[in-house]
Amino acid sequence: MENKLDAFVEALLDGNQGKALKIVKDLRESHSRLDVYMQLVTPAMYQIGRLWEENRITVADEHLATGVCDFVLSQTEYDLVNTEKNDAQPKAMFFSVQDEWHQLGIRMVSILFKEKGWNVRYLNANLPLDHALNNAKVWKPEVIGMSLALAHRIPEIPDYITAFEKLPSKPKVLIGGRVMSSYDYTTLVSPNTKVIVDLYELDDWLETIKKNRRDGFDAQSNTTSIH
Ligand code: B12
Repeated sequence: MENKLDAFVEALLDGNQGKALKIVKDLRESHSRLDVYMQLVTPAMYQIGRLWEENRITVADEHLATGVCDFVLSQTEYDLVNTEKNDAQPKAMFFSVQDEWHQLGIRMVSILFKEKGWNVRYLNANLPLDHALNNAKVWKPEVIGMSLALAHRIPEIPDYITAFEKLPSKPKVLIGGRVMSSYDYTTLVSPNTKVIVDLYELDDWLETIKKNRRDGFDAQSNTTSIH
């Protein structure tokens, strides 16, 4: 997959949706979504970040690339979408915290949950705590996943965690994002909250949950399955 990275970055920067999509579609014939996200899409966006930082591309180039990337992610979600939701599906909601506009990573997370059979609400970027909390109160997801890319958001995170952990539905809170993979924040959060550094760790966690559920734990009534 590594040898497709440059061509993919080029397609993103050219605004070439067709070429970017073809690269991903071809790879999907022999690679999982997880691998495509981890080995192609994520490194491509990180590379675009470096080019941007070094002033080798403009803000407009980066916006164009982000738009094409988002389009490609939609296509990787397409075959998971159906009209039916069933009550047996565990629920998960995802968003990026207030003022945080980086959302491609949390979008990938939401798609991977969908792939594993979860009922997913993806609430996009820049979601203030009040609105996240209201949605969680009404919809009662078993998992709430949030994302932050920038280090100066860290001080706001305890407010989110405290508020979610007070919910009677006792959701598991997952936190991830660029800044989480750069530093070790695991000691800063309580047992009901989990910091996840990348999608491979997320996949392991999801597999454990799946196994627990198969073994007969009920996510709502028996916390062992999710916590
Ligand atoms: C695209 C982009 C933007 C776009 C975002 C558009 C969008 N719709 O998402 C826009 C233009 C809005 C933007 C704005 C800014 N950006 Co910006 N951006 C990027 C860029 C190039 C790519 C981001 C991205 O999509 N990465 C790819 C995804 C897949 O990676 P990821 O977010 O890390 O997610 C992965 C994991 O972290 C994990 N994950 C993520 N969330 C979660 C959540 C859970 C629960 C789990 C389990 C896992 C998980 O899974 C993902 C998959 O691998 C990065 C470069 C980079 N290195 O990321 C800079 C970057 C993050 N941005 C940066 C900066 C500085 C900014 C601005 C402050 C610029 C400015 N002066 O205005 C603003 C801040 C805006 C804001 N308030 O949020 C810097 C941050 C530097 C720093 N020291 O913190 C970077 C690193 C660029 C750089 N090299 O300088 N940006």
